[in-house]
Amino acid sequence: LIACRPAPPSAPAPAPASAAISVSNAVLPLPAQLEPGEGLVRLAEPVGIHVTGDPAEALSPALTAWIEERREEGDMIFAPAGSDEAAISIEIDPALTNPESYELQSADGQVHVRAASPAGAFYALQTLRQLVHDAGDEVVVPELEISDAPRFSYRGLHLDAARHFYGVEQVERYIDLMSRFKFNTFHWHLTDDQGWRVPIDSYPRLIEVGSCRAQTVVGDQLDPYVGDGTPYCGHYTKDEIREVVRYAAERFVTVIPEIELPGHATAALAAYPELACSEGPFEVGTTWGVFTDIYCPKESTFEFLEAVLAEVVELFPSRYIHIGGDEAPKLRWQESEVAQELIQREGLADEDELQSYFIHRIESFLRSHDRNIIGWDEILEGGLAPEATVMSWRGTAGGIEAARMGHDVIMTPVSHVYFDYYQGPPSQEPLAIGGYIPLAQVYAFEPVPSELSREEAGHILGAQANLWTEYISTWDHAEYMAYPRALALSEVVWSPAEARDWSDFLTRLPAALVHLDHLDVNYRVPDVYGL
Ligand code: TNX
Repeated sequence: LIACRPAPPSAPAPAPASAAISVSNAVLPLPAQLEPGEGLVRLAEPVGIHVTGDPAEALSPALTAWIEERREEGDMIFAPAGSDEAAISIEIDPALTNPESYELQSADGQVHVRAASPAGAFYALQTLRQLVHDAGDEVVVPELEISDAPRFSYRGLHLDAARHFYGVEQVERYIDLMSRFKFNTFHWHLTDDQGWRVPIDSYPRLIEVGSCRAQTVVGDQLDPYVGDGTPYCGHYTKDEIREVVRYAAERFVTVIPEIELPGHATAALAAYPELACSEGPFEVGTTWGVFTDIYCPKESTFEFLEAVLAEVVELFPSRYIHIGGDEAPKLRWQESEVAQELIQREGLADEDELQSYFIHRIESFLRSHDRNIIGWDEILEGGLAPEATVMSWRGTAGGIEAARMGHDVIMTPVSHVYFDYYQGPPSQEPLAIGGYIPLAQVYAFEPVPSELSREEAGHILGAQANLWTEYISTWDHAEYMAYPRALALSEVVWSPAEARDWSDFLTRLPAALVHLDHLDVNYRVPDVYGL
């Protein structure tokens, strides 16, 4: 597939007009419905594209980029055109019920798209990208009829920018790539024990102190990528964050920031030790894992977190703010007078209920800013905050429990969608955190557990893969871990469950990989073809 492209003939023979042109309709993720036709639609270049409906301009940046890219990648000339000259018409028509849906028809020398929204039209363009083929002075498209809509409204990829830092260019590349396969949510992990990456004007030490760490150690070894004894630093500016949010919006991707609490907070404690229960000083983490010191439930800590979140809310227009909630050991709360007094005063049973109280207060604050919280499934412990959405990572049990309680759920289980895990035999792969999740395992992931009733299943908003970066310190490596596994997940979250078919996926995968080649993506060449 990749290795065996035929060498071009030395003198290309002129093709007879009737020569068969090799076209495919290898759309990935597979559309909800695709009726292939018999023939080809032939469009003379330049191929006019006309967009109507409101708000057509929301599609403009994506369409302009799409046109430019077809010229560069496929030598195909498209151009905006008036309705009379357009061979491709895109009509935004909110009468379609699913807001991300679209219909695409190619027949009788025309391609016609009807989309529910600019987002739907964007997805139609991603599909069309996979259907158009260069044929000299013409562009050809197989005749077909597509009626498409996503299975899930939440289709996410996560990136940990705390353990290793990735700049705006890389983050935007990640977002651009995912949007091509119809993902719509980017979960940006911005704070952790080993680094604080988002500037907060009212607490400048978060960046001054929290964004740098001393030499990192991996297990007993120095991190091979950071190991020259110099500090490792990185943070975004507020303008950069606004730019990423804008860039994502042009691709119909929502950015959800994550601010970890009450655990995974060592970088913040290094900057402001008074937020801890025990006495500092603390150092920004240089090893991985779970840290004992966490935020102490003092009034001043809540003031701090509210000030932080108020600035975060200003930067990110997303409905959801992810507040972490995972892996918060309770030892320091057991030892702390402040924490124990609070337990007494509030009539709480134990530290788990104190965590629940903690998250509940953060939720109330964010609700007052008209936002909702997402938390890792540990936020179930001690009682779930009333309107919280649960991200189920330690398997699906937490998600099942939350859905049964009537809470929304996003499935991200370690068993299927941890893209920091090995995707091939560990001895042949770059050092990873552990685990083994090959491409086929991702493809086999079913986000809706069979034990849920229909109504409970309606609370599964979708799924997401997580890319934790303890062992990933270069962008090439990050892409290597994310692709092609993200392609398998795109089909899990977009396509109808009953249409999922591994061998059919494998027939469509090569075309997607060729596209990734054009974009210079450092994906792992899958071994599923026996290469
Ligand atoms: C667990 S997933 C964590 C992360 C680590 C990851 C490594 C989750 C909510 N917490 O802090 O990076 O495992 O796979």
